[in-house]
Amino acid sequence: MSLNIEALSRAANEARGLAMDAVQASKSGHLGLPLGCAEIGAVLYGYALQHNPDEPRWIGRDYFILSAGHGSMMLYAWLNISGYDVPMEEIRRFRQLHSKTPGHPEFFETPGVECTTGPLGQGLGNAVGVAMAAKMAAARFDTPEHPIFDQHVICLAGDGCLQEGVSAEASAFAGHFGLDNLILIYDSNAVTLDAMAAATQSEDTGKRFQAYGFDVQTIDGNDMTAFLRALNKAKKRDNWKPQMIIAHTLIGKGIPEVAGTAKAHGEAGAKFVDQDRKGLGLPDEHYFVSPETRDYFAQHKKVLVRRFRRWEKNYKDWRAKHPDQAQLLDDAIAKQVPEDLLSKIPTFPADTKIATRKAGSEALQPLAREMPFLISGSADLHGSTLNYIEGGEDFTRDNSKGRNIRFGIREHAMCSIMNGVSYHGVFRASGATFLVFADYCRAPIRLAALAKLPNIYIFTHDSIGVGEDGPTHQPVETVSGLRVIPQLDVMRPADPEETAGAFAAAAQHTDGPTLIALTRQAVPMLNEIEVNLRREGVARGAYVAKRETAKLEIILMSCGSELQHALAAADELGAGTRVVSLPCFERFERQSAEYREEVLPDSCRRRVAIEAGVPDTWYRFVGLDGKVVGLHHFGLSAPGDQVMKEFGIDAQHVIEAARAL
Ligand SMILES: Cc1ncc(C[n+]2csc(CCOP(=O)(O)OP(=O)(O)O)c2C)c(N)n1
Repeated sequence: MSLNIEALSRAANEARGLAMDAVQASKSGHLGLPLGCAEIGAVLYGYALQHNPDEPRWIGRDYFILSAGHGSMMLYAWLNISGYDVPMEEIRRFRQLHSKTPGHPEFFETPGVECTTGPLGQGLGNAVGVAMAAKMAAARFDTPEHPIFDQHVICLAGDGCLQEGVSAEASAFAGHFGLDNLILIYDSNAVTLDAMAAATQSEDTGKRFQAYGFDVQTIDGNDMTAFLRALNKAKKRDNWKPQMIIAHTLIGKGIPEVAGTAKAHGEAGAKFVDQDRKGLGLPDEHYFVSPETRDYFAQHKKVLVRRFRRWEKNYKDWRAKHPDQAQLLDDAIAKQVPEDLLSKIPTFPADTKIATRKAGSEALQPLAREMPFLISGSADLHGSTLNYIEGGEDFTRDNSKGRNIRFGIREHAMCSIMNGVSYHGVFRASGATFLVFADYCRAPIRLAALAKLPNIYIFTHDSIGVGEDGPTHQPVETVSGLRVIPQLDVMRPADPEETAGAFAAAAQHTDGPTLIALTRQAVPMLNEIEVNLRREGVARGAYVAKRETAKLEIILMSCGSELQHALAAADELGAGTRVVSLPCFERFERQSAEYREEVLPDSCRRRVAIEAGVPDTWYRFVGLDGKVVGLHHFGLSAPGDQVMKEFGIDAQHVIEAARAL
């Protein structure tokens, strides 16, 4: 261990300077963490982190995840100093339109940013997911001679992240599954946003994490030698225990007027920046990085690149010796999915009468065979969500090859961990729970949509059809609530064949997440619609399920278990009635204007939709002249068919609504 304390202290202060200048210029942002954690950043980026600024997505790198995303200027400063493609011009444009330095770190936007963070706690959940994925990748690909995925996941989190409940779920998961490649640095600075942390917390955080199964060390986080010693110790421990380093830091260090107080957290210190820069050894020149620091990091980069080349040589050797494995890995990273995936899912016998969750289970198995990197988890509901990959084994401490993840009753962390798996980039993450608990998952689902992660959510028990469990378990607003999240495909297939189509479409949708909502109750096979139309139509979001045989007068539309009612109503309403199956609004909106017009001709304004949920989102398709048969209230505890009948979710109400137009 030979830290160049002089060089790294200088660099730490210059990184502080960049944060000060950027926050001052943008008149917004957070100074506290970048100033308080500058020494931690210096040791990581100037010494300890295994990374290569020229190859930000190098699969053998250590991951640094800034869970406390408000401290984004810490990350940007070190990325700039380390030689990533984050030039000073971008630091100057901190928080400005289309810069690489948005307010909170965003995946895709900035090389070197591993995850989109900012909603506190999410980055920690992501880090657990990355650590799990790294273990899984090592189990699949590493050989004793070729440790391709020999890496650590380092997460920096503050009081806010650890106060958020998701940190408890995710950390308990990490402890239970022995993710000893995870190193959690807790920036313990005694301050949150409004006040001193003591105003809202009095737990013994170290004991808390020990109870989860972590090894815990406590250090002075502004002491670089102490931090490096702790980090090295944490890295060496292959003991099935995730590692925590409690780093006591001085928030806002370098601006004495606010340091150590809640005022240091945000931008309040910015007004003292000009007078305080001297104390840090900084010149008047803003956005200053000294030639000495540039030189140190240029030399360090050479070391990093040499290490990378050594890894690369070993990797190439592995590729030569294991070409099939190498091809598999390439395909996984490229998110290759067979084009003929749908044909691998057998069609269902015409007299099938099963729930779409069961159809989903049957669709999943061939998909899992075709997609060896698909993993499938459930929040303690595999027995109900039916998404267990047969023969895929459980992921356990002893079996990182297992493809079924038992997340426990931790829906929030499940989805946050799924995001981590997707950020890691080798595995396709799918996860399941009851649809009504999507509210517990909403924050990470929203981030998956924002970051365009190709997660697949298999959420079952999708309506009042759930029945006896009652309104606590019967989603009525949930599907609509999810439909309004941009970049999230919400698919609600109507029968087993549509379900097969939905699974294949979700697997093939690799630039964003898909949520498939499935029934608990059995649904009829909609045999009056041709099989291939059902299977392929869902991928277009909407299709004509039953075409009128006379002049078009009325369009009925629906999805999920209610499509059967629209079809039955059409038989009554006569030859001028068309039925449109509309399982995915978002996909339909992505079709060409011609196709949309073909399915829903503008000229026909007599339109009725039916869904066992709140009606609002359907008005964009039925328009002001149309009607929606839906629910404006919660459900009831009773057998599902009785609840449906009680609330008028049937063909008769569609007929009445249509006749009243
Ligand atoms: C889920 C969530 N809630 C609230 C916020 C707003 N927020 C940003 S930072 C912060 C305080 C965080 O305190 P701490 O983690 O101790 O950060 P530090 O003050 O040390 O920078 C809050 C409440 C957020 N970003 N995410």
